[in-house]
Amino acid sequence: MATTPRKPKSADSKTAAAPKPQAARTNGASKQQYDKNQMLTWYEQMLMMRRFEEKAGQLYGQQKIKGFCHLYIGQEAVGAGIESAIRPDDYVITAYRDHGQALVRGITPNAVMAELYGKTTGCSKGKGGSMHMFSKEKNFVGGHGIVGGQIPLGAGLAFAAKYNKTDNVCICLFGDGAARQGALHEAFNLAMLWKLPVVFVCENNMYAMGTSVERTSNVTDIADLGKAYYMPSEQVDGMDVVEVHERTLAAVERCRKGDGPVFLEMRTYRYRGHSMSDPAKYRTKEELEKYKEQDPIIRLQHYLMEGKIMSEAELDAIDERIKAQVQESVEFAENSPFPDAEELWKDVYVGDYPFVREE
Ligand SMILES: Cc1ncc(C[n+]2csc(CCOP(=O)(O)OP(=O)(O)O)c2C)c(N)n1
Ligand SMILES: [Mg+2]
Repeated sequence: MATTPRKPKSADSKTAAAPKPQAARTNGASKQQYDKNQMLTWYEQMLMMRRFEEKAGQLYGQQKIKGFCHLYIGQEAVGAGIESAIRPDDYVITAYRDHGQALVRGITPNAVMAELYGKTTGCSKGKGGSMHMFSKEKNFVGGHGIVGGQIPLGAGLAFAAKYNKTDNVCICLFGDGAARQGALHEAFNLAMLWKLPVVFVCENNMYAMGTSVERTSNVTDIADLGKAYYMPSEQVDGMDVVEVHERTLAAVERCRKGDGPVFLEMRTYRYRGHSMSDPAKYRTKEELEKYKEQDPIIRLQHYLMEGKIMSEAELDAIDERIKAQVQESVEFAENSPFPDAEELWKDVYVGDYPFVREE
């Protein structure tokens, strides 16, 4: 059970250090506020993201998965805490570090794994791969490889929601590196001007490839970027699923009321390198260990166990079930066919522009 993020063990199979028990949780949440079902949902979602990607990392090493592969390990609280704060019919759009978001939105592990394998049964029919998970049905609008490219697209999705007179919101996620793109300013400006229902979420994992936040700008509190547009903006502990949930919920409620966008800078950390080919020499082992002590899965485990909400044996059983599901997804992907060459000519947009609504 070397990879089990259980009480005294490491959250990540690659490290031996045992994180110290955390306070049950921060931000004053209590078990009265969140029922067992909600706690378990967060726990299972985060553990699924972690186990799924541990397996994906191994499969990449075996060259079963090819191309780019960026792991989300360490950042799971952001994905799970956001999902519980929105509705299935809301939109989520993100960058290329997208496996976790795809899973938490409800795309099956089978469909995500098959996409990593480039198989027809993948959520993008095997034509997108790791960086381009997508599901129209789940309102998960990708998976984007152009750094910051999804920021104006996220504002556009929010514009569509407003234009079509729905009360949907868009969660638009991007990294600390993407926050330095000019497109962010254009999107922030129009989103504020038009009061678009978009929650911009910067997942500040402290690095853009090998470049630290301090090396990209003198503005290291990224939330401050929103203030230039008078956009409500704040920092969130992105290693705490409850805090992510609460801050996102408040932001989403504001959007749904028609009061316009919110910017949340979620402070988090990726345990692995930027992508599979990155040995991460630009940071120290001590820094990594420091963040692992705040591991979001272990934090929730402590809470569940100290509060006697779940026993260690019950948590073990969940882990085993999730690992079996991940293994099943590998077999599903292995046994699925690659697309025919014909597929190259399909799903290429050539139509007219059917999006303007008749008044
Ligand atoms: C427009 C553009 N410029 C550069 C790149 C190369 N590139 C890929 S990922 C990346 C770093 C982005 O870092 P960040 O936004 O912090 O996201 P993270 O990888 O940390 O999730 C860069 C520069 C790219 N894909 N697109
Ligand atoms: Mg980053």
